[in-house]
Amino acid sequence: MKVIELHRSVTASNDADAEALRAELKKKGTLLINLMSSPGSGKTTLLSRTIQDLKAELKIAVLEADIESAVDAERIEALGARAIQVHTDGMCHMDAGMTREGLEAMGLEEIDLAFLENVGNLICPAEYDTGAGRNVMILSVPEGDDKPLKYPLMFQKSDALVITKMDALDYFGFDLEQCRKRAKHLNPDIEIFPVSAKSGQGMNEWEEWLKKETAAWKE
Ligand SMILES: Nc1nc2c(ncn2[C@@H]2O[C@H](COP(=O)(O)OP(=O)(O)OP(=O)(O)O)[C@@H](O)[C@H]2O)c(=O)[nH]1
Ligand SMILES: [Mg+2]
Repeated sequence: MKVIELHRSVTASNDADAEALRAELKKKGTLLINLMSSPGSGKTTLLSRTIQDLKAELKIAVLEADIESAVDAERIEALGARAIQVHTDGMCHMDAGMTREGLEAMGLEEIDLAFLENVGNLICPAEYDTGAGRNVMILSVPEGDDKPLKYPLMFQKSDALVITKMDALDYFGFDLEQCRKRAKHLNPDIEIFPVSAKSGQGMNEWEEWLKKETAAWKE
């Protein structure tokens, strides 16, 4: 397993770096999706099931960002998808320069859809444009339906919200409608996908959206 040690980018403008990376990815026809969430929300499990379901149709790669370890990248690689682990030198987010470095080390030849599994937390990743074409937030049922009230920026920055672990809805008294309302209040355009990577519930709608966005990116 390839592990790359990254350091904070030293360029003056992360926003300019992000715009440049996005333009290059557009030219290549690779849609990069930045996945943001709390630790343990189910990102790697969701990605694993998504890769298994879509790998016959799309070439998928995953850039796994963590502070330590390579366990997530190993889980993805075991499915036969291209994956690389990057370490963020203790930093709580990925910036555009770090994302570029990770993607270059991984290689994007023939990749239709690349995911960046960002560092797990709901604050810093929302503040840094990574150069991704789409931002997706993952919120798991055990975290509660009040998260839009506490971490509004991430909901505002995201094109889609995946609500994971729907199989556990009843145990946690999660109010899906209330959560939907709160998220839409912050961001009327946000697409919402309630899913369970365990039972498979809702996976089809999420995967259809990924296919549609990947095709639109190539136009
Ligand atoms: N019940 C249930 N558990 C799930 C589901 N998806 C993931 N989990 C569990 O949630 C835990 C964390 O899952 P991961 O996929 O590792 O979460 P992650 O967001 O990648 O975690 P970090 O990378 O450590 O932030 C594991 O114990 C999974 O088995 C789901 O749909 N339903
Ligand atoms: Mg993970």
